[in-house]
Amino acid sequence: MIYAVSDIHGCYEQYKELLNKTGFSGNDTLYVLGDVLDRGPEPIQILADMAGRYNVIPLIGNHEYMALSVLKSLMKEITEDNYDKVLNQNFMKSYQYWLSSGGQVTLDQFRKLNPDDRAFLLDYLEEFQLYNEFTLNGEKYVLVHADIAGEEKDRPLENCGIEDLIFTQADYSKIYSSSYYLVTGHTPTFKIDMEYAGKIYRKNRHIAIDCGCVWGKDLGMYCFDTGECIYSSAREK
Ligand SMILES: [Mn+2]
Repeated sequence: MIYAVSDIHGCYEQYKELLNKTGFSGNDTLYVLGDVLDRGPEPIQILADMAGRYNVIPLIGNHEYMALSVLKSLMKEITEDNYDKVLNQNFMKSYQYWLSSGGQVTLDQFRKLNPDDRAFLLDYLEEFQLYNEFTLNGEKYVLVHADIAGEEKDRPLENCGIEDLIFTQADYSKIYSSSYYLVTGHTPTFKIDMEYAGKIYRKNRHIAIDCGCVWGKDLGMYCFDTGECIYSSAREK
């Protein structure tokens, strides 16, 4: 089976629950559509679990993008000589922006790792793809963290920059193309339409799978083979 999940945001317990619930095995594939890190309690544990599975395909979200730029700088040894270059204004801006977006928990847990594990997880984060696409049972699916191509929805994906794919919000009221389904996270479904709060949104050839787990809803997983939506058990609100 082929599954997708997004915006796990440190909710390790819910992630494990869904893997168990679906009986996820070596014959299955799981696309993780970004924003594994930040906000929730155990981001690094999820990352480490994903890195150990050859059949989990990670896509980059804006939170991985922010974390990578800061953590890569922090991995450098800071000396009298390079102090100004490494901790420059750009770095301080990214650092502050990341922390204000829930990065502290990721940073704290990253610091507790030994240097080899830190390097390993940074390499893993660098492997995250910008987008992916596949065809199953005659239907094409395009998977990306947030959106495609700004105003030019028919622009080929390979011509899109990272800003087009992980920071903006998709227009879920519009059908982008009749030739594929667009699968996205990033925008919790309660922000798209309250009717879908905590649920996967399927409408207008969109499949929006960020159910807002870190905001007190459930984690949702979509099964492409069956069209089934699988949810973690209800949480204490
Ligand atoms: Mn996001």
